[in-house]
Formats: sequence, C-alpha cells, structure tokens
Amino acid sequence: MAAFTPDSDWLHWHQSPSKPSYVPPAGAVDAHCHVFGPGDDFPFAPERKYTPCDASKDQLWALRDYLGFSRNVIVQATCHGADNRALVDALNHSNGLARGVATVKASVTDEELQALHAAGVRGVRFNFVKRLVDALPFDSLQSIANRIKNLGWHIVIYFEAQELPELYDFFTSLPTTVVVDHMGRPDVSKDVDGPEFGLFIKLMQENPNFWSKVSCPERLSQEGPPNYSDVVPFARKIVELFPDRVLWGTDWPHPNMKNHMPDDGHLVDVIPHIAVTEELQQKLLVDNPMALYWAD
Ligand code: 0GY
Repeated sequence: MAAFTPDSDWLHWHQSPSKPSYVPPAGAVDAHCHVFGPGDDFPFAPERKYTPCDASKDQLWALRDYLGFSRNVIVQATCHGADNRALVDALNHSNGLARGVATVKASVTDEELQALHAAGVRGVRFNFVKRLVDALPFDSLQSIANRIKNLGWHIVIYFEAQELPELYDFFTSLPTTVVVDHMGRPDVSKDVDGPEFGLFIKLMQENPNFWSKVSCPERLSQEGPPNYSDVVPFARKIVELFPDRVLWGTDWPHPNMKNHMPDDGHLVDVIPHIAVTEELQQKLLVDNPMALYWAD
C-alpha cells in the first residue's frame, strides 16, 4: 500500500491532454511546474497542508515534449516543504534541460546552498498563501534573501491580491530580482484597470527588479476552460507593459484543483491571446526564461 494517499477532493492531473494548436517557438521554456514524489521515494513533508497525486520527472518530460516545449523550471511546492530532494533528483536527470526554484529555511548551510546551485537551482520561493503554508517571519526571509543574493539567485513570491498592501514594503525591500507567481493572483471579476490590479502594476512599474509569471488562468478564472477569457485581459496587460519581465508556465500537475482539472493543451492555446505577436511570444517563452535561468 502507498505510504501517502492523495486528498480525496484533489483532482488527478489530466491523463490525455489535447495537442495544442499553438506551436511554441523553438527552445520554449515551461517556467512554472512541479514534481511530486513519487511519495514512496521522496516523502511529502509532515507539515504539508495537502497530499498530492504523484507526478514524476519522467511524466513531466513527456508532457514537455508533447506540448512542444524544450525546457522546464521546476518550482518547489509546499507539499515537499524545505526538503528539495525530489526537485534535485529531477534536475540531476534533466540533461541540463531543467532549472529549479527551491524552498529553504534560514538554517540552510552554505554547503547546502552550493549543492543546490550545482544541481541547477537558481532561486528560492517565499510563499505567503495562508491556506498553503505558515510563512516564515520577515527577518528569516531577509536573511535568506541576503545569502542567496551572493549566488546570483532570485526570489519567487506567491501571494494573493488582497495581501499585497500589507506585504508591499517587504517585497520592495528584497535585494534581488523578484518573480511574482500568477500575477499576484488578481480577482479577475474586478476591473483590469481598477485599484486592486493597479497596485500590482505599480509594483511592477516602480520596481524594475520585479518580474511576473502570466500563468495559472485555471486558478484565476471564473469563466473556466477552454479559453479562460476573463483572465486574458489581465495577462495581456502585463505582457504588453513589461515584455522583458514576464514568464509563462503550465503549473502542471496543478495542485489543489478541486473544481476542474485543466487540459494542458488548452492552457498552451491561451498563449497567443496573451502574447499576441511572435516577438512577444519569443520573449515570454524563450528569451526571458533563458536570461533568468540559463544565463550561465
Ligand atoms: C501553484 C499553486 C498552488 C500550490 C503551490 O506550493 C504549492 O503548494 O504553489 C496553489 O494551491 O495555489 O503554483 O502550484
């Protein structure tokens, strides 16, 4: 019997996604995805808030090839806590085609950071989503930030739009490039030109070290698949205002999706609606992620 049983209300990732009509440019990077376990080999963290289905590195590579992508950026998810072994295993078996974003505690040693770097980690993730994690105190995060800066890494932050006013000053104090997951999770039933999304635009406009992933329409949309049309104006606005500071990712295997599980082919077909020219697509899918993750 498996040591870990997935949450019963957690949908399994899509087993047979459609072939997207949109063909990404050569060398495209899926810059936000995860590996989960397998739990028998890489146990989930005792402090996790959910138990996912297994989602292995080989299944991720198969999806990458099927969707027409070339590389992955694998982001440590909260169900593995600060135990980055599944991530490192995937990076070590990627033939250099994957880079990683880890989660670390303030007690991490310089040797551990160096080993993560050697495996292909290029950033750490600070998660402030309360249903997912008990966030570390600001002083611990600042200390991690100051140490990873020396490695040339960046910080990925995950938060929900209503938390941005409270977190704004901490975010702008961070000393590295900062990448925001999923556009700061806007409420897309609100006006794209309204004050809530306006604060996120201000963050991007006034802080040139900030980047955004224009990802996860499936989490933000009220309209839903296959077009996720209500998310498109938000993502398109970010791509057009900040074309050199945007990334895109599938978010496979879509943890915590309880109402619908996206067809990853449909997600790829949203790309030409948010990046409407070949030039914007080239930046979003190739030039930007290559500059951030494969500069060396
Ligand atoms: C995502 C989103 C989610 C989960 C995590 O680390 C995580 O557990 O990021 C979520 O539930 O919104 O990007 O995978």
